[in-house]
Amino acid sequence: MSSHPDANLHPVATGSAKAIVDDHEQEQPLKLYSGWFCPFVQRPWSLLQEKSIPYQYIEVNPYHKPQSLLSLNPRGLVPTLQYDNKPLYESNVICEFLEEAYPDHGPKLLPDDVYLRAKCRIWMDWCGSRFIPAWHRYLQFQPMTDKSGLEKAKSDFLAVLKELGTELHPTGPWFLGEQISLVDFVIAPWVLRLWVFGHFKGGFELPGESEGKEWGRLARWITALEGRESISGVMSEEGKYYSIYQRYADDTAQSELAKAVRSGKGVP
Ligand SMILES: N[C@@H](CCC(=O)N[C@@H](CS)C(=O)NCC(=O)O)C(=O)O
Repeated sequence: MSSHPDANLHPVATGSAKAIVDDHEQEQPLKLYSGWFCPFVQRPWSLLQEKSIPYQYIEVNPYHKPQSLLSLNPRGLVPTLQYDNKPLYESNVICEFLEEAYPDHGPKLLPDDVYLRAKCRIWMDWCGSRFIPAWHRYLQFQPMTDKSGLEKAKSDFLAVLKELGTELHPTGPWFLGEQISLVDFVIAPWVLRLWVFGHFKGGFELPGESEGKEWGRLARWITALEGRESISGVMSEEGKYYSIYQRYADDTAQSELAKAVRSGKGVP
């Protein structure tokens, strides 16, 4: 099969995300250039939904970059935000920007306490530097016949999840406690895609509470994320994501993908 990232890519959002897209077709000064499938897009997209900020959703295929996207963001990545006719990109930067630019749109997603704000930023950074790489190393692991290698990639990913479980506020339900925060929004897209390991890696279950209270806490956090309309609502039908992740299961795609990652290109 072709290893190009958009081989067989479904063109538009489906499922609950489709209804949200349909609701945000109308011209608005604030525009979100998006790919329905992209977990990085999902961060600011969920946030816009959560805060009921008026925006226009614009679907683009970042693997066939239209001029409209390139003229805003020379790297042609989604998400790209157009605000006051000026571009912004990098999903976490966009999230913090929206938080500051729309103070009247609640809920507040960064705490007033300066220490807690800094802690939020540590865990947003942790998501990019530790969580997503471990998620990808496990999903990309090949060959599947190397059972001990596969087990190691899985246990490395579980170790990262456990680190998060230990850090979650003990009663929650959110990362910081009773108030949802940017940390929840920033990590959620990859948590809502844990099914990839069941589909491509031969099954995946989180350890139970009997193996440590952090696992029970993590399970409750995941349930809270799944129950938050702004977070789970922007997901499309599970099967429509398969072609995006299929390339990780394709040996010949590995070197292409490694090249793309080395050159600094984004991967979903
Ligand atoms: N660091 C960027 C990553 C965004 C990203 O990698 N987006 C992917 C889609 S999920 C993309 O636009 N890829 C196009 C390409 O690699 O050329 C962010 O956080 O916004």
